[in-house]
Amino acid sequence: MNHALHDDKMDPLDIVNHGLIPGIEMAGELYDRKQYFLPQLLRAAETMKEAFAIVKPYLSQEAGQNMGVIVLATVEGDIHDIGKNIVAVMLENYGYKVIDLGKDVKAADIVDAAEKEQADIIGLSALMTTTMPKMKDVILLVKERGLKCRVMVGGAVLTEEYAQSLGADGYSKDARAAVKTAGKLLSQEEN
Ligand code: B12
Repeated sequence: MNHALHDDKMDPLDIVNHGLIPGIEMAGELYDRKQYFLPQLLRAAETMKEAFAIVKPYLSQEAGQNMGVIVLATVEGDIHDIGKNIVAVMLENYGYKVIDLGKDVKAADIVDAAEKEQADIIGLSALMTTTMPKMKDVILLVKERGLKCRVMVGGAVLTEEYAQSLGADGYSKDARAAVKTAGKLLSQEEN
């Protein structure tokens, strides 16, 4: 990792997109094919986390401008957070203040935080078909409390159509697109 960053002078985002993400996905495929088992998959996920922690400071720029406040969380029952963590760093890079609540977070805790922090956007991550519906709970609670903040969603198993069926304001398939979606949601807000 240090070799790629310092000796090869690789772009840190390329390390994430062309090294770390394909790596964890390959581990997932091997797991699906029963060539890897849970310990190997966990090891791969831990390695990804450690590697990401090394590149993270090189991805983060000084958050000079304040583009808006985003509360981010992986929904209740879901412990997948690799993708969410990448989305957090990308949004921070683009000047958003990101409040990352972590993983396995209850709908009420997410909406409480959004209210307290006066968030412009809530970003939700879910990686399993069993936890995707939890996003709907958050969306309903935002409406129930009359909050103005928008909700954008993401995670490998999600689709644009499913996001719409949940009533989400935005969906992105990856971290780069998440930055665009956030920008779009905020410009709609001003209009
Ligand atoms: C790594 C991994 C794990 C790790 C997680 C470690 C961690 N800290 O995250 C470990 C080993 C712990 C794990 C556990 C489990 N896993 Co798992 N896991 C994966 C795997 C292989 C990769 C996920 C990943 O990190 N991808 C890389 C990241 C970068 O991609 P990403 O998360 O999609 O994020 C990107 C986009 O989606 C988007 N995005 C993500 N979040 C957000 C949020 C917003 C707001 C926006 C805009 C965008 C966005 O941007 C990100 C960056 O570009 C996937 C398979 C796969 N190919 O997806 C299975 C997978 C998600 N796991 C699965 C399962 C079933 C489980 C377990 C239940 C297994 C078990 N039997 O115990 C447990 C879950 C326990 C729980 N309660 O949550 C299934 C889900 C199946 C389904 N359809 O529901 C999958 C799909 C594997 C499979 N094919 O069966 N897993």
